[in-house]
Amino acid sequence: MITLYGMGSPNVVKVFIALEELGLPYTVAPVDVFTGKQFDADFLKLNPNAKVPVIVDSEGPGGSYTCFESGAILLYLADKTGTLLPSDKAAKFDAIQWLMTQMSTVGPMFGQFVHFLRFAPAGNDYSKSRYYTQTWRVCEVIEQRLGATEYLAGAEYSMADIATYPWMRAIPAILGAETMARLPNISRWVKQIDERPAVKKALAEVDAVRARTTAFDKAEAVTLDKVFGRGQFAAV
Ligand SMILES: N[C@@H](CCC(=O)N[C@@H](CS)C(=O)NCC(=O)O)C(=O)O
Repeated sequence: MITLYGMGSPNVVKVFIALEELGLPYTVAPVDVFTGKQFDADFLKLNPNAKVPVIVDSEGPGGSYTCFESGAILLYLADKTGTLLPSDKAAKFDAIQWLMTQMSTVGPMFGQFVHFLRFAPAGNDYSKSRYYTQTWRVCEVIEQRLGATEYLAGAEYSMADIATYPWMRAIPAILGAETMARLPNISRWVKQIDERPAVKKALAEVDAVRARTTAFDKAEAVTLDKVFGRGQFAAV
């Protein structure tokens, strides 16, 4: 049995989708990030980096196995089941390249843009402009790729798509409703993934865990300072 530690953020959504696609039995252990539960000693034993998602697989290599970092979790699950990464070696590494692009660029650029948009004090125009530009640039890279291939790795739906979809489906909310009209290939691909039964089921599970955890706009100021490493928590 797999236990998924998380809440409703895009990095956790990836793991919900992968587990549903693979039909693996799992239970959810909500981690209330916006009340600071990721800093509890018990959670730090699972991930010393104090971030969700984490999975604990009671039937892992050598017994119970703990895995953190969403990209590592997706690779772990692909390895465990022998699915959602192409078996052809070139296609497999194409999938891994796009998965790494999500981990290194899509997630961090969107994440920083959302941070400066929602949480920064007024007067951070440089940061907003930098992360808007980088976010838009990586959308164009994904747009171009999906103009050339059906899925990110090529012909096959893979962990690369699962990793990237949670941010791409949020483009209208983050970059503006009109933006999708400028990204027809991403729109086509998001709609295709929206229709997958496992994705619908995963998103229902995400709604359920959101209902059990605190939304960012209900967080106390001191917790936000700790999560974002600012105020009394800033390194000096
Ligand atoms: N690269 C990590 C990022 C994980 C991450 O940033 N998780 C956020 C939620 S999306 C979190 O736990 N934040 C709490 C904190 O930073 O204190 C992954 O993909 O798993």
